Amino acid sequence: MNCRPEDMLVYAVTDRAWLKGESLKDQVEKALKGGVTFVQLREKNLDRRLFLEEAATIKELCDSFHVPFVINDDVEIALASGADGVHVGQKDMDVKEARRRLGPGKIIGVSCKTVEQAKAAEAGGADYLGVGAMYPTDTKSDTSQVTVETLKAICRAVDIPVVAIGGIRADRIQPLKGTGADGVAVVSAIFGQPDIEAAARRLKETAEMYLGRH
Ligand code: TZP
Ligand code: MG
Repeated sequence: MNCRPEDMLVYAVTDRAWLKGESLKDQVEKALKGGVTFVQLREKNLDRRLFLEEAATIKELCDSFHVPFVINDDVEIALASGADGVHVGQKDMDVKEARRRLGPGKIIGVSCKTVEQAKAAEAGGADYLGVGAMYPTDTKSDTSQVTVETLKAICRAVDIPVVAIGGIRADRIQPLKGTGADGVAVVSAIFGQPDIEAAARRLKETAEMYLGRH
């Protein structure tokens, strides 16, 4: 396992839809100052040269906060930028193929909606799982909701850390208490907020209260 359960507590996923003139680096720095414990760079249509430059910049920033940093989907950018790993969905690269290309020491996260997918990802060499969408979300259109019961069943079925994603806000963390989830992964409730640092801090304080392995 290349990541620790405590790294999952507040997992920030970037989204350039929220940039509004600011740089992604500045936004991620605010989130890190607020205490996020993990960062995923999620780019869907960025020019590859810019993607690589941005990945290298944010890797350096995350290193200065000692926070793990992964790239959504793109193993090549992960390798070239020196990122700590990748996050892949069920329709993206197979976890075994990602492991073969990244080597044993990098982090691989996998999105899962069922116990079956979770067990397969763990067996294939995943380091952590992202489970959701737990709540309705405007950030990702091609997703469906996962019940709290399924989240609980997935957490029971695997030994690797699990992070809950999708529509997470500070007031939606308490219902996840007791599921076994190690933390929450968040896009809009961090990057869509007027005060990113304060939003991240509030999420962290709330997650510390209700989640994690105490
Ligand atoms: N995967 C499942 S839901 C989701 C992703 C990337 C979007 C989460 O975004 P938000 O804004 O935190 O609901
Ligand atoms: Mg994907």
